[in-house]
Amino acid sequence: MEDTPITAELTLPGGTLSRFTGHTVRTLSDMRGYYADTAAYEALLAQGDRVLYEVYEVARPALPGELSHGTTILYPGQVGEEYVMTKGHYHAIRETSEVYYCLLGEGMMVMEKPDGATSVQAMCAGTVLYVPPRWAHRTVNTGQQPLVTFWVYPAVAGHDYASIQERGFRKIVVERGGGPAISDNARFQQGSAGSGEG
Ligand code: M6P
Ligand code: ZN
Repeated sequence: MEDTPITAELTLPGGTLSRFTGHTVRTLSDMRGYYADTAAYEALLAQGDRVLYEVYEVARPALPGELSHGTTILYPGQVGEEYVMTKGHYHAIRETSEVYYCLLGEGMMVMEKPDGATSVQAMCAGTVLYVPPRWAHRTVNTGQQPLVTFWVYPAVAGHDYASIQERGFRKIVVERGGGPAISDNARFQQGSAGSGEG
């Protein structure tokens, strides 16, 4: 395990890191079941699979005190009325938080807690957003250019995708009259999500 300091260059507008341990590319086909308009999703996919977002991560060992960090480049677009978004997740260890710094673009962070609390916060270049412990979080690109964020979270946190994959978030971000609007997710179903530790 590397325990010496690490320096990397974050290049804009691309949002790439010159040093990273992982590079994840998520395409439309990776997002089956995530978008509200399934017909629009299938129609778009029939035209061809395409990259929706990329993640460059400096993943650190899952030890107390370690911080994983990296960038996400979320490309612009829509699936039906719904703007392109990340999968979204709880942290497997619920009592962990995350800081986002928006470097480029326009978007929203959709957040919720198992008790029903929701929060949707706008992001643009310069926005610093703190996601407290126990809040599931998803980034949405509501703009015309890539949404680039830098983020940091405790390396022990882990990702819990299951509950979001099954039910989605309570709120979705859709285009209405040429701009973004927050809407109730008709497909959201109450369940026992978010109750466990990873
Ligand atoms: C964030 C970080 C990453 C995460 C990425 C993409 O910036 O929390 O750890 O992988 O977003 O989000 P997701 O994994 O939910 O698709
Ligand atoms: Zn997270």
